[in-house]
Amino acid sequence: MEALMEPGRVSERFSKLKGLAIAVAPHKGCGSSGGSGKSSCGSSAGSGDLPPDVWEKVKNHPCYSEEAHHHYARMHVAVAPACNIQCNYCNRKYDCANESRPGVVSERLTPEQAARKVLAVASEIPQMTVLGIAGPGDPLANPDKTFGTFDRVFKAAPDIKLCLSTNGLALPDHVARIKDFKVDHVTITINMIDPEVGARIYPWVFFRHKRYTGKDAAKLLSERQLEGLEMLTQAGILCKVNSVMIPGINDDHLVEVNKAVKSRGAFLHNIMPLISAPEHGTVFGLSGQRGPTAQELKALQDKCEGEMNMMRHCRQCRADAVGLLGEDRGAEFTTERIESMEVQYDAGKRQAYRDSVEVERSARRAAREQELLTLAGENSNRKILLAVATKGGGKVNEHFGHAKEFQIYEMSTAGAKFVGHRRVDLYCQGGYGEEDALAGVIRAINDCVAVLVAKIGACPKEELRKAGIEPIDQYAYGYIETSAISYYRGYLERLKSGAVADVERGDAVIRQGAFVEVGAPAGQAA
Ligand code: CLF
Ligand code: SF4
Repeated sequence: MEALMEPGRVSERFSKLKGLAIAVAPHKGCGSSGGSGKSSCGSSAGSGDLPPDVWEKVKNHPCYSEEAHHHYARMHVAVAPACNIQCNYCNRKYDCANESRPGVVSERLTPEQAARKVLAVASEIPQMTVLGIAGPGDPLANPDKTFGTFDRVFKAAPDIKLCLSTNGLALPDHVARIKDFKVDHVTITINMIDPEVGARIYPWVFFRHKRYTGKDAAKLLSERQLEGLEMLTQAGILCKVNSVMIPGINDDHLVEVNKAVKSRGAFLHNIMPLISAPEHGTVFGLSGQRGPTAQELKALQDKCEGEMNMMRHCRQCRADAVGLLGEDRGAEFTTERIESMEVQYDAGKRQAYRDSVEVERSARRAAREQELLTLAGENSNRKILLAVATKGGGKVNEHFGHAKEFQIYEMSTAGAKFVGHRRVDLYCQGGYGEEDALAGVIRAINDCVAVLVAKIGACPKEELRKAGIEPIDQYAYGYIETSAISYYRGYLERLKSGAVADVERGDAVIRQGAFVEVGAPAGQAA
């Protein structure tokens, strides 16, 4: 059995798998950038660009389809506490930072509690389509808890897609089980393929009762990750690769990682910023290792974007996150509440909800295509970034002061392309504006020409204008892409008439601390 193979023999097996990888590689090519007009993984173009079985897997998955993330939610259950490696960006007091911002910690659940929670959430949040297990340690370092949870959920609610995220060390030993349990989506965090680079990220890994350190540890981890990726793609399981961008350590190298995972059949690559601050107590936080700026991250994502598209809507969510990406309704589903709930799982009601979402998605696509026609005669090569306040549904429907994040769209004559999001602290704190928070918002969207909101007060409007960011509320409750294209068309006209100056914006800051929601229960956010 492969599971008993010595580490040195992994390379031998890996080279045998190479031929198979070439056979599966054409299945990649998804794009997660909705609205660009480019064929993509179920974002703008719909099912036409993907084999029907692949489309079926991605269309309602909020992480695998940028378009879906406006409509569908995921939930995580924190059933997997142990980990088999050490990352320098991780503090074991908190959740696995491969899928989760440092500084937050989840309540650990048993598989029984987790399955009950999934059914409770599914019965209250019909848009919840995916159950992910992403920590707080490594799901495959806790296989019985992970698969015990999947088994229970699959039997009780087969319409929920199962998803897991792993560091990959134990992955080759579990591929058969992953397939048996109908886990359709697996994320592997791959930060390097060069052990020299890896030794700066991973101090040790623990494999088959032995601890490996330095380059030996990194080499073993990399071989197991790539082997697991190939085995999964060969088994027809969709794979996403997450990579943490660590400036000065693996930023340039991630282009090589992108090529390596692309050639082995990965479906989507998600390059996430390192979030690092001394208060997280991590090796990188304490040594002052910085994360990338917004423009550094975007430049790397743009560089890697090619045949295999980049995920840009990841929210680095916590191991017990519940809700749309970017929102967290976990506090509504405490163990105490779930135990007292009368759970009524209604598959028919959930299907009816999904049907209504599909009608809305079609209307949104049609409106975007119609608006795009108005750019047909434009040949400007001027690109601009827009920030959008939204609480879901693909609409400009959030007040400026209530936004916990802004979605960022890059505008060109090809249309509106989602390129990221920026987390911020709430500007509106119980009825009044918080000046420090406003300064933070401006730093976070400083590279944007305008911010589209449902409503905004006079004071923040004035401050945004002073910072060169135009506050726009005329598109309140309109579709995002349609509104953004309309704004962009007007912007180009103003540019031509000289009403606005063609000024390059500066860089923007990616928020390093964990978000602290007003009124969050103690221990839920740090
Ligand atoms: Fe969870 Fe991850 Fe599955 Fe999504 S999250 S296990 S693939 S269901 Fe998504 Fe969250 Fe980013 Fe992960 S936004 S951290 S990529
Ligand atoms: Fe921490 Fe996750 Fe890395 Fe394990 S894999 S050390 S839990 S970040």
